[in-house]
Amino acid sequence: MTALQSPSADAPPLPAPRDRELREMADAIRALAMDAVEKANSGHPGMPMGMADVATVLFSKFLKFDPRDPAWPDRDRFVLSAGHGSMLLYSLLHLTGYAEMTLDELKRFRQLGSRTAGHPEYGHAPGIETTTGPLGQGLGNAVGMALAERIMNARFGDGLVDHHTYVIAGDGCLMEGISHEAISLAGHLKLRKLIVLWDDNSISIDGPTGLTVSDDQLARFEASGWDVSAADGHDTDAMAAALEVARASDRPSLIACRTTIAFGAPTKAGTAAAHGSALGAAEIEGARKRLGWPYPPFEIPEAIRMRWHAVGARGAAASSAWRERLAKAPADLRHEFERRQSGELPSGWRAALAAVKEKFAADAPKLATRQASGGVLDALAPVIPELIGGSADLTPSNNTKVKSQALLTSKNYGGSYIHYGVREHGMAAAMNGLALHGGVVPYGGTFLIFTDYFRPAIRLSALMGVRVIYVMTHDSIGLGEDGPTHQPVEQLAALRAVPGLRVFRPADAVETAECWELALAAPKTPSVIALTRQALPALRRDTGENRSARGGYVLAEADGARRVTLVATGSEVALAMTARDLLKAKGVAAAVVSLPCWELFDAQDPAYRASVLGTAPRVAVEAASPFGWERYVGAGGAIVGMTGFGASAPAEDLFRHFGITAEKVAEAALSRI
Ligand SMILES: Cc1ncc(C[n+]2csc(CCOP(=O)(O)OP(=O)(O)O)c2C)c(N)n1
Repeated sequence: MTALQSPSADAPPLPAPRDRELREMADAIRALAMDAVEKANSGHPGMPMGMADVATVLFSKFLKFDPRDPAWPDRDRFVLSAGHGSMLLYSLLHLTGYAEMTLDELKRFRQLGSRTAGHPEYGHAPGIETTTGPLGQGLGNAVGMALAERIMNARFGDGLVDHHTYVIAGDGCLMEGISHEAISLAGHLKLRKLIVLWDDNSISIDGPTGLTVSDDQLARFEASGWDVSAADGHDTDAMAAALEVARASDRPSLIACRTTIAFGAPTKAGTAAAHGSALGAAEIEGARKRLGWPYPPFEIPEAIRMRWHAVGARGAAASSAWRERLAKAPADLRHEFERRQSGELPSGWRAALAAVKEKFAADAPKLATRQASGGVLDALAPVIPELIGGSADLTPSNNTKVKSQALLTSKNYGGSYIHYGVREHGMAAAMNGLALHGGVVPYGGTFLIFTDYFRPAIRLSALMGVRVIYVMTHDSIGLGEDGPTHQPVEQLAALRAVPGLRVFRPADAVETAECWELALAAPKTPSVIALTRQALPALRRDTGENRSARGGYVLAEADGARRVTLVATGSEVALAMTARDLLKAKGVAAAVVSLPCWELFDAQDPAYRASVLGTAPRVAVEAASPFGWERYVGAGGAIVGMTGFGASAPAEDLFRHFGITAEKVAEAALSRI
């Protein structure tokens, strides 16, 4: 047994608390956590019991929040990055008086339809600021939230925006690679109102952390530009003092809170056994004795309940004072703040987008879609001030920065473009945090291939339903000479498999503008826009209707009765158009369907989909894995795609080498009719 504390049925009494009232409040959390986990016979009691004192100090003395006004924009954000300790958060929300977090919900911990899922899920109840569980993600989100606070503060001033972001992170969060990117970014951007409380309990699932990690975490954070300190996490005075210091810092702060996992449990405290399973009746009985908590499960004595309610009531004055300040703010400032907070884009954005679309249609430029995307941003950035762009060190390749955007730096939070550095995962997690915070609309670029570097964050964008726009260029073998390490093959299929994520692959400049319009107009949906490196011919000259809005449409109807339908996305739509000409020369009437967004197409009514796809045999073409295309071509169809990895060569050679050509498409069509 890997015990830090000797297991004994009659373990010695716990050290006397600094402050009995705070200890009792923390014990209420401990009791709720162990009882809810016991009832569910599943969950993680150790972390909530270990961090109960720290959380009690934070909530009772520092956190600015109002359970009766949970969406108050200037509230402090509290992120439980160690999401397995969800009962800590649920207990706090219940005890401080969030109406939705009833005792019944705690009793239904981890049950179907409850607000108290195994890990905190954004949207399940007010007070859950983000979905956590995949370790390290919450820390990454918090960086985005703290950054959003600085951005909004620069625009709207201290009177409207002045709050902290607090994180509870565990050893696991700090072991994850994403923690490096997140803390490095936060240190570089000097996010002084970000405070991380590390549950320094030296335990993870496999046993003592000494089995796996020897990092000097304080030195690591310090090296990234953070203020660091360490304190006994069960000493409420020491915790309060450390928090005071952190709040006054001009840098982000880490406080190592030395705690005992499952504090109070007689034999399992300090051991991995308390991490992730119910303690069991005997252990719970022992903990009750040791903590001096004689009350039955889920019963909180009135005096302690009142104390917690007082904590919950503490923020009401601040939130109403804030609402008064907002009401008294100059009307234009107030309207702008409210508009940005609501997520509604400014009234002029559609006109700006229509203008660029018309220009594309009139000029019919031969343009890479990444360049078209840059053109769209050129038009939109000046009219959507909340658009916060960036790239993971591929700005000139991604065409993500436009002239009107000033750099967002530690000296200028009023800028709107972030050089995220080579930190794709950190960028994506921060973008989730930016979107969750509100008031800003983040987009960020890298190569499509590197979505694999931040898939966990994309998945959470979709699970939470937040408007994050991933500008992913170099979307196929069409990128050419960089070779197979850089050429996406399976990425489109993998991204399309993420529920709730929209994957756009526009075919030309007009479609690119349409896809941007759709991504921006969906406040609860993340989007990936896959863009080419190579130039593409203009295919669309019409601008009236956003034809990409239906996900797929007939770009070119067959001349005469359809004998075959060619379905394509992105750069391969032009190729399908050439195949159509080849087929026409052979007397075969083919239609071309552009399918820039599968998710939107699948959401159309069956009659529309049937009218687009037709009843003739179908051939799909996409310079990517054929995985998933079966659904559109059906049994009698063919798919022209990549069956393996790409290669390093000029793009035209690669398309020829891999047989992704108009001739091959025409051949496949002829073989099917
Ligand atoms: C990315 C990721 N990997 C693995 C897990 C599974 N997991 C959940 S908690 C945990 C151990 C974390 O240890 P620590 O942060 O010290 O938590 P404590 O044991 O102190 O509660 C692991 C491996 C996870 N949730 N996320």
